[in-house]
Amino acid sequence: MTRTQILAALGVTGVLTAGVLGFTDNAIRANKVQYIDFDKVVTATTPVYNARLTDASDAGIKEYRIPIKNAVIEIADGVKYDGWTFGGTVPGPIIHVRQGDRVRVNVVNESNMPHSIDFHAAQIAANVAYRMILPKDSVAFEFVAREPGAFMVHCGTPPVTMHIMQGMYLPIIVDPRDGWGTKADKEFVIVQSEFYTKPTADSNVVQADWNAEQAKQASYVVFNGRASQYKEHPLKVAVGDRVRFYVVNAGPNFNSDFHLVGAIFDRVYPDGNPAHALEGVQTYPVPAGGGVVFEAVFNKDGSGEGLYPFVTHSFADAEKGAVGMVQVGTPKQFTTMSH
Ligand SMILES: [Cu+2]
Repeated sequence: MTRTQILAALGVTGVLTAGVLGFTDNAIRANKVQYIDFDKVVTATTPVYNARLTDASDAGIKEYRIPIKNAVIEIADGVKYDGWTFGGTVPGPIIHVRQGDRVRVNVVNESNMPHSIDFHAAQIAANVAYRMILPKDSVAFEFVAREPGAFMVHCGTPPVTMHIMQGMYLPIIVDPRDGWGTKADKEFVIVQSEFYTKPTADSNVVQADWNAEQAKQASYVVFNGRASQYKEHPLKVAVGDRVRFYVVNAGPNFNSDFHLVGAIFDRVYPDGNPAHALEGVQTYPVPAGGGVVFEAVFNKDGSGEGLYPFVTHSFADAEKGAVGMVQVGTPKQFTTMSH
């Protein structure tokens, strides 16, 4: 709808006051639709899963087509796995909206078995929106993103642990209506999760190990779907940057004790809600099925040029792949890291 059409619909003619103009701007935004088909817009996973968060559009209605499809994914260097996915990648695509947006989803099951979708950012009748989607079937629903935060989206088809360990999750970021209170120079989304695997006849391919999952003996604990990928390909920021990390923990079982070696989090927003702000935090847990927003400033006089590993400080899990690197500026050498 154009501004003129909206003004006409509102019966507004003649000279407008500033107040009315503000109202109509909101009305225009509220009626603006952004449509993304995640069959066509696929997150880059090489050389690494693209963790950069792009700005949410100003459209008040955000519409997504989310295909469910099987895909071979790489969960560690050279280790292939038959995954079940939203949008062909693990994690699925990053969804970014603003508080108050109407979020419309159309989930199409292009795989050969039943699945479903569960949005933690929604307040909606689970039996309707999160119902089983049979192969070739789809489900469509709409919700208002009322709470800001970093939320998990996942398949909720029993056994849920199996569908999550197979890769069926994605993050949705809901920006607070009045912003985060600080201006971030770079923003990254990090989803922690576990894989439970056993070997196959092919040494490059592993398969799901249900017993290991029930015993909570993870083979890999990863950020954004692949063990240690950001160790080799660090997240790059500049000296002086304020960096915001949206950390969502898909589990299915473990907490993430999120920590940035060599820095202290300037701010932490549990649940990704600015009303929950903490300051000066070394480590903060992200529960399975939860999300937390972290901010750090890489000032010249503090955590300046250099390398900063980010880990879950539950170190058995970090050793299984939940470790990455932030590269601040262009440090001269990379060889003395102990993590
Ligand atoms: Cu599923």
